[in-house]
Order: sequence, then C-alpha cells, then structure tokens
Amino acid sequence: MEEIISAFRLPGRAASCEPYGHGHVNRTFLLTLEDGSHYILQNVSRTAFHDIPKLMENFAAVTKALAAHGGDPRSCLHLVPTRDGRDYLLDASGEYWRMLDFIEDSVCLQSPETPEDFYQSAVAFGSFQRLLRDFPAETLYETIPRFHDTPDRYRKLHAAIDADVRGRAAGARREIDFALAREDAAGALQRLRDSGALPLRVTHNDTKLNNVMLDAKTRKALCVIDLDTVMPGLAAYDFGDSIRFGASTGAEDERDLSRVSLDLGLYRTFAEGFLPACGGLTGAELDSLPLGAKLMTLECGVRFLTDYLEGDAYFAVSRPEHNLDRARTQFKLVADMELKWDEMCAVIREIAAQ
Ligand code: ADP
Ligand code: GN1
Ligand code: MG
Repeated sequence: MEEIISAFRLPGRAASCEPYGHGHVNRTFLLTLEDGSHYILQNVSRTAFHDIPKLMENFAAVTKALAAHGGDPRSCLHLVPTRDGRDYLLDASGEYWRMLDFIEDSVCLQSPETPEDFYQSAVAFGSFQRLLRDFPAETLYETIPRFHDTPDRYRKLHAAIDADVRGRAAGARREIDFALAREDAAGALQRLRDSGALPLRVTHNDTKLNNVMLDAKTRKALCVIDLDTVMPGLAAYDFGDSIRFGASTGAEDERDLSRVSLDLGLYRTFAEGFLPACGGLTGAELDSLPLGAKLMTLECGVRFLTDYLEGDAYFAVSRPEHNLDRARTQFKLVADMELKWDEMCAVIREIAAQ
C-alpha cells in the first residue's frame, strides 16, 4: 500500500490507511497524513468496470463541468494527481487506484435520520442532473453498457438460473418465481427509452443515499459522489434508485422482511425535493417516476439474485446468503409498491401540479 500512496502528489507523509465506507463495488480507504488531513483512496473495481482509463476520463470531465458552476469547493469531488500528473495509478499488478480530496465536515448516511436529510439528497441528485443539462452526453463513455436495461438484466438472470454454478437455484425458487412473474412488465421503462418517449439526460445512475454527502453542520446537500456510473440515462433511473434505497423502512440487507416496506411519506419528501431541483421534466418523464421506483427496485433485486446464483462475484458480501437477503428485501419492496401504486402516482401528479 505504501508504494501506491507514494505514487500520488500528496503534501505530506501517510500516518494510516484504513478500509472505509459501505460501497459494494469499489474498495475504499481513508488515508490520514501525519498532519491529520484526510484523503480517500479507491481501488476501482475491475469486475464492474472494463475500461477504467476511459471511466476516469468521464470522471475528470464531469467533475470539471460541476466545478465550473462554482460554490463551496466541497460541492464537487477533486482528484489528487499522481506524481507523473495522471488522474489515476495503474499498479504493477494491474489494479487501478485514484485519490480524492476528503470532503471534510460532512456526513454520509445509510438511511435518512430525518425526512429533511432525504429531502436534501433529492435536492443534490436533482441539481446534479440540472447542472449537467448542457454537458455533451455523447462524449461520455458508457462505463457499464446496458446498466439500467432491465430486460438485459433478466437475460443475465436466465443465464445464471440455467448455469446454476453453485447449485443455489433450488433454494432460491420463490425469489426466482417472483422475478420471472414480472419479467414482461419489467421492460416498460426500456421500451419507453427505445421509443424515444423519454428524453436521454446525463444521469448519475446509482443514486443511493450513501452516494451523497451532507454538510455536517447545516445538514444541507453538499456533494454527489461515486461518479463511476454517470452516463446518458433517464430521470426515472435516478428518482427510482433513490426511492429504492432511501424510502424503504428497512436496510437493503434486512433479514426481517416485516420491517421492509415503502414509506410513502419519504417518497413524497423525495419527490418534493427532486422535481423542482431537476426542473423542466416533461409530462412523460413525470409519469415515468413511479415506474422508475418500482423497476429500479425490481432490477436491483434481479441483480442481487443473479449474483447470488453466480457465486457472489460482483457485489461485496459479508455472509453466504447476503445477496439472497438483499434480493428478498428488494422484492418485498416491489410487492409493497404494487399495493401502493395508485398513491405513488397520485403524489407525483399532485407535486407536479403545484
Ligand atoms: P462505491 O462505488 O464502492 O460505493 P464510493 O465512491 O461511493 O464507492 O465510496 C464509498 C464511501 O466512501 C462513500 O459512501 C463515502 O462514505 C466515502 N467517500 C467516498 N468519497 C468520499 C470523499 N471524497 N470524501 C469523504 N468520503 C467519501
Ligand atoms: C452498487 O457502488 P455502490 O455500492 O454505490 C451498484 C449499484 C447498486 C447498488 C446496490 C456500479 O452501488 O448499481 O444499485 O450497489 N453499483 C454498480 O446497493 O454496480
Ligand atoms: Mg457508493
């Protein structure tokens, strides 16, 4: 690790470097220098991302565009260059590393402590989309092709069921049946995208609450992080993924499913922050938001289930059934959204009319 750290242009010597955060994909470390200052060191996942140099070009271009809007320097990520002036390091074993300024005096939440926290995350993700409205989307490399192409996620699920490399399919029959029963309906957003009914925007695509930092003192939205999946996408993806994670009454890996449901109050709170911050959503986009919530949740459940069947190659796990537990919470949430569907649609109509 010392060799990796010393490749970056830092203003002092490292005192410690510890695993940090709750990300499922990259490996993140908190680096502390002898003077007490902090940095974030990340080993970017080669399992998830196939062309990391191109991903880092996106990262640098997007952070530059965001920084050009000015404001608090903590409102945007800043890369620390390597000693030879690059944005990332490729080490001798073929691993990719990047270093980021640590966003001081901020908090990163796994679930909202108050509805206001969730409202602020909605403002952050909505503003992110608005600030990148004029960004030339066609210059962005697709870091994970078909990332939110739900039918494609189902094709991968079918392949995993057929291969059943770990012999886990029999024990996951109920979850498999739940997913397959919704396969046709799951293509709705992709069909709207393909038909051109919904406009493509530069979206974040991974809008979990723990991908936004809030100011520790004011508790206001500060900075959107985890920019690896910034690509052209739909407003419904970003709205939907936020609801999936932050408006659930239970954690993503909760084992007691009676604790998992959609909190309609938090759903409304998020919509109240997101719609005005985004601004200019078309009528079709507004109509697609509840669908985004349901399908991002279903899609994520399908991804967890697929990874479980494939032997946990993609998402970091800390117990053997971790991905199956995650798939179960997502499917429980989908079932609850089906029950609350009319209210979910009514809330968006009401806020859009204000
Ligand atoms: P992953 O793709 O694995 O989710 P993230 O980029 O989201 O990786 O980073 C993981 C965690 O590290 C975040 O949830 C956050 O707590 C913390 N983190 C990331 N970047 C910063 C930063 N610049 N300043 C402070 N904390 C950060
Ligand atoms: C991953 O990287 P992280 O932990 O923020 C995943 C998301 C999933 C999420 C589920 C690049 O997000 O798509 O929705 O886990 N990111 C990638 O928690 O696959
Ligand atoms: Mg993250």
